[in-house]
Amino acid sequence: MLEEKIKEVAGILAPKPALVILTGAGVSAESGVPTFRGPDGLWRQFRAEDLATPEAFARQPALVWEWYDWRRQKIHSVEPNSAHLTLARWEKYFPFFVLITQNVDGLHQKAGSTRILELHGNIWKVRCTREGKVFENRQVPLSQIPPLCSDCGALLRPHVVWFGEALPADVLEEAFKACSQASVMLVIGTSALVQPAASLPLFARQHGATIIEINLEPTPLSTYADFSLYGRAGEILPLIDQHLPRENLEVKG
Ligand code: BJW
Repeated sequence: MLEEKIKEVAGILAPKPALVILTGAGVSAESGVPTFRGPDGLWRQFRAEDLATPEAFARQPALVWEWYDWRRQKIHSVEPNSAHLTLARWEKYFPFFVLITQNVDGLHQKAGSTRILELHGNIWKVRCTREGKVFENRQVPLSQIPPLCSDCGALLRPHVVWFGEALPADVLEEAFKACSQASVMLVIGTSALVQPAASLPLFARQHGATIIEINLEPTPLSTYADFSLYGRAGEILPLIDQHLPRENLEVKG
């Protein structure tokens, strides 16, 4: 049954339709990065309100930074998995390809993806709370918690989007635009619960895209998806890839 669906999905992708992808924490799970929800999710261990809101940071910046420092150490030591690597390869073969991610771990980039829209920021960037300047910071572990801005001495915060905060307007606009142009949208490893990211596949569908979901289990999107492939992203994506015509996957130039 899954095998048949995989072949059918490969048949849809073979003619290189305009392809938009939305990924969530599930795509990094096989690399060893914890997801947020579900049995082993971060929100089982920690309360989102204590760690991923601007109010929490205002109250206890050091606690929030301890948590991010711990996550940065975890992510630093892991590698992209076959899901990330397959998507990075596909970027070269689909003439219209946009990868939208909710993940902040940078593993898509580490796998080689370049056409990527980060909806929720990046854990390897920090932002000055006074001037808003963004800096790359890959120090693991951090030498000082909470870290301070080297330019002005103000508190730095993770350059990520917390609950109640607006997503970067330019990135969100590009994401909606890509969805309006998509012929096929693949939605991989997201619980499809967090807005506005969860609206993107519905928007693509309203604009005529075929929606293909890859997840371990049904999500609120499943009702609207044309295909739901249940299993690990790191196994299903390479299987789809294997069924694509090889001539489509030859490197150009
Ligand atoms: C596998 C797998 C394998 C596992 N293979 N699959 C409308 C309605 C209701 C509420 C709202 C609304 N609009 C806004 C809200 C509020 C809120 C929201 O959506 N709340 C809901 C939870 C109810 N949204 C916001 O607050 C957003 N802001 C906003 O809308 O602002 C409006 C505004 C406008 C103007 C001015 C001011 C405000 C911001 C949302 C920010 C989310 N931030 C986080 C933290 C990021 C930083 C960090 O990482 O520290 O983003 S929360 C967390 O959830 C993180 C994720 O990116 C995000 C989504 O999670 P994701 O990726 O789906 O992970 P999981 O764990 O939920 O799911 C994993 C899935 O993978 C599961 O389904 C597994 O089965 C699957 N899986 N292994 C395949 N191997």
